[in-house]
Amino acid sequence: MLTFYHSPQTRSTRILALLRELGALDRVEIRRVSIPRIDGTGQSDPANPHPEGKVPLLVHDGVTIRETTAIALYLTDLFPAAGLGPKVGESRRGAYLSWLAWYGAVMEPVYVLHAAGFEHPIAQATFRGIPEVEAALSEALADGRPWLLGDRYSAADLIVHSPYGYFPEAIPADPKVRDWIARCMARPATLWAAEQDSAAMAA
Ligand SMILES: N[C@@H](CCC(=O)N[C@@H](CS)C(=O)NCC(=O)O)C(=O)O
Repeated sequence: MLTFYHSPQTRSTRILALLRELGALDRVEIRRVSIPRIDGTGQSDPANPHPEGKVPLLVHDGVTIRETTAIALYLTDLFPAAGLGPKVGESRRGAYLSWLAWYGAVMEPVYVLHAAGFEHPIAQATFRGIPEVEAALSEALADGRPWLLGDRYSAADLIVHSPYGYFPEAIPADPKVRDWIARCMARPATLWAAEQDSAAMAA
């Protein structure tokens, strides 16, 4: 049994969109939980088994999977027929894992530190900065490929483009990167998840 703990308009919205992309919504129980939000609203929810009280969280037959990128990889492996992530043995698997890990370990920290106004030589040495993040995306898309892995949309696109949905002011200037972000944002599953969350927040 799969249970997904979700809070609208948070990092877990990406997993909601991914479940839709995977055609797996009918295989998962979605439990909506509250979280304490940066704006002071919300509160921790005793119904949320995440060890840090966060979302997203996936529980599969009693096993807890946390961290967005781990959940994305877990789900694309669990539902391989959807083709949202290269399988073990496929040549693009390495690039896929690299993008997911780079997102969680580099790209998100870079934008979080920037938003916090934090600069430090150790942070710069560890993560580099926004110019390097943008350069990595430009380099990946320079050959005109529509998606990070080539001609096939994957969960790497879904996750890596996601900060630009929350912070459009951070969208890089490179036209190829901008077009890629627009393509990612236009995915029906992404639009659907945003609509679901808007309705949940309004209710
Ligand atoms: N690195 C984690 C971050 C998860 C995270 O920080 N989620 C926020 C929502 S966007 C949260 O649950 N915050 C509640 C809290 O800080 O208690 C992931 O990507 O899964």
